[in-house]
Order: sequence, then structure tokens, then C-alpha cells
Amino acid sequence: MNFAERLRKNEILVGTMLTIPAPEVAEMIAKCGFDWLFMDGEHAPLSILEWQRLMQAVGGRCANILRVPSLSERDIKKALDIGADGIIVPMVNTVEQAQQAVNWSKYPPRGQRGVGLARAQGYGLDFADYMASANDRTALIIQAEHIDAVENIDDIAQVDGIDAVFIGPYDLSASMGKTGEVGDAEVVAAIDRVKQACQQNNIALGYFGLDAASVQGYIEQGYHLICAGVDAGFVTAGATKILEDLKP
Ligand code: 3PY
Ligand code: MG
Repeated sequence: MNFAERLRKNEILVGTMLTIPAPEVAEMIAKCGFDWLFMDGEHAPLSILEWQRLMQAVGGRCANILRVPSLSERDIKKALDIGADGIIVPMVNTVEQAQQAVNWSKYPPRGQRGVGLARAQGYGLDFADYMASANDRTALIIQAEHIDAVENIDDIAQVDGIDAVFIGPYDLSASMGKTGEVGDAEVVAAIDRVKQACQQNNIALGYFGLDAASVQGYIEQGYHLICAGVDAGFVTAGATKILEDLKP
């Protein structure tokens, strides 16, 4: 079953975030057995070609979900054409932006995705198969990570074509003047508003946390798309720990 199908079947999908521009790191993490990788094209310093190299290193071991830098036709087109199994669009705050994300990620007649011949289409060899299945097999995930998105969530959650709404707790808390206070009561209440609207519309929910403890409660609440940890954090945590053990 592909990633989009697993998401629609409400499987719990555990991933982690990739930000380091090295195919070897993507390969190592993919070998650990995650369901998906949150490839961060918004904040990490990687070009679209480097993301393609990382996807090649993953080699089909898990799903490659690329967060595009912003809601942009060009970025969505390239992310899907290099073979992403799905995209995450950051900062979707209005129903119009949500509709635009669908429009740019789905081929006609559902949307207006441009037709290319790239890695996703097997460089042409899989063209017919990809064109027939891409609208269904590529997942579209939008981020609710601003208080404006929370205000508009009842309308956003009704947009056809969205597979999941992924909470960005850090940006959301920042938009409420509480940067990084992801456990603050008002921030949590805003997250709960998103949860209610998504659950009413049968949209899967996603959440990001820096470690397992930060996401555990959300899994228990029925969130399915979970991203825990960041590659750079695994390196620094391991390095800090060994130093602490040897030089307490
Ligand atoms: C945020 O917390 O703002 C995020 O985008 C996490 O993915
Ligand atoms: Mg964010």
C-alpha cells in the first residue's frame, strides 16, 4: 500500500525530519525503518536537485514527503516531479490558499498541475501509469501553523483533495506571541480547534515534536501523521551524550 492509501486508511505513520544535505544521512535514517521522511525544503539549505539525490538514496525504503518552501506553483511542480510521494505545504492560512494547493498538485481535470517528464514519470518510461495514478497516490498535506489558519479551519478542512492537516506547533505558538511554548494552554486550545474541525471532516491530523515524549500524547488523541525528531538533533544528542559520559 502506498503512503497516501495508508494515510487515508488511518494508519499511524511515524516519520522524522531530514535537513542535512547528505544522501548518506537519508540512507541511514531510511534503513532505521521509519514509515516516512519529512524532507524539509522550507528551512533546510537544499536545492531541488539535492532532494532528488536524497530520495534516490532512500531507494523506496519509506515514503519521501517533501515540504515545499512555500505555497508556490513552481515549488509544488518540482517537488512532485522529482518523485515525492507527497508534499507538505507550509502556512496555509485561508480556504483560497488551500484550494490553490490542491489546484497546483493535481493533474487536470481535478487541478492544473503541469505535465512534465522527470523522475516521477520514470523519465517517460512510466508516463501513462503515473498520469493515471498520480492524483491519488501523491498525498497533499497542508500545515495549520498560524492563528489565522485556526480561525479559518472550518472552511479549510472542507476543501476536497487534502489528505492531512499537519500542525506546526512552533510557528503557531509564534503567531500567538508565545514562540516555542507548545504546551501553553491557549496554544493547545488552538490546536484542539484544528483537531475538532479535521475530525468532523475526516481529515487526518499530523503533529511535529522534537522527541517521542512530545508526540506521544497526540498519537493517543488520534493523530496519525507523526514526525518526531530532526536528523541534526540525533547527531548533536549523540555527541553531547558521549561527551557528558566522559567529561561529566
Ligand atoms: C512548526 O512547528 O512550525 C513546524 O512547521 C513543524 O513542522
Ligand atoms: Mg512551521
